[in-house]
Amino acid sequence: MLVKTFKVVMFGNSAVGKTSILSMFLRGEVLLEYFPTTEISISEKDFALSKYLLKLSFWDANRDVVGEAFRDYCGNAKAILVVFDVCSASSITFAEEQYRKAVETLGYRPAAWLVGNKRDQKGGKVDASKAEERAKLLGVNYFETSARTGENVNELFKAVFEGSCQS
Ligand SMILES: Nc1nc2c(ncn2[C@@H]2O[C@H](COP(=O)(O)OP(=O)(O)OP(=O)(O)O)[C@@H](O)[C@H]2O)c(=O)[nH]1
Ligand SMILES: [Mg+2]
Repeated sequence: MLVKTFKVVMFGNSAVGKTSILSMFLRGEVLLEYFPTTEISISEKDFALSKYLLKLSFWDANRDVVGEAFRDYCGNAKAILVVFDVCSASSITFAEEQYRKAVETLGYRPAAWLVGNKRDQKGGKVDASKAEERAKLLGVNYFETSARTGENVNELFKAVFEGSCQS
């Protein structure tokens, strides 16, 4: 087996569901209550994918990471997930800004996904086809998930790992 280290970094506005998406993928747990993330949190997991053993690390923080800490947070990212809440129009704009800032800081474009989360909620303010167009303009992939029902969460990470192992 080929061993690959693989850093995944989460971006997005407060309360869009970054920590919840990771909790669902890593532990199959729904986080009902909102506990804002206060420090940079790193979770590790080994994941076998065809001939690879991926040594995954998931970096999760809140929107307030800036300056040198932001540089460390992004550094060596293999994939980035920029999350927004499909019920919040401002959160997609924030996601776009954070994506641009991450790419500028990194100096390269890692594989990236714009992730519309909370798709279980009715009355979405961000239309899926419009969001997909905005992802295309940014040059990133698009996925919609629900960390509440688990819909598409495993599929998202499968796409992230498969996409990046081919490169
Ligand atoms: N209905 C619904 N609620 C969700 C979903 N994902 C997260 N939530 C809720 O949204 C709230 C915030 O979720 P978090 O995962 O803590 O959000 P975060 O982006 O990590 O927030 P910060 O750590 O403050 O940056 C929690 O109450 C979650 O239960 C989802 O897919 N659907
Ligand atoms: Mg969080």
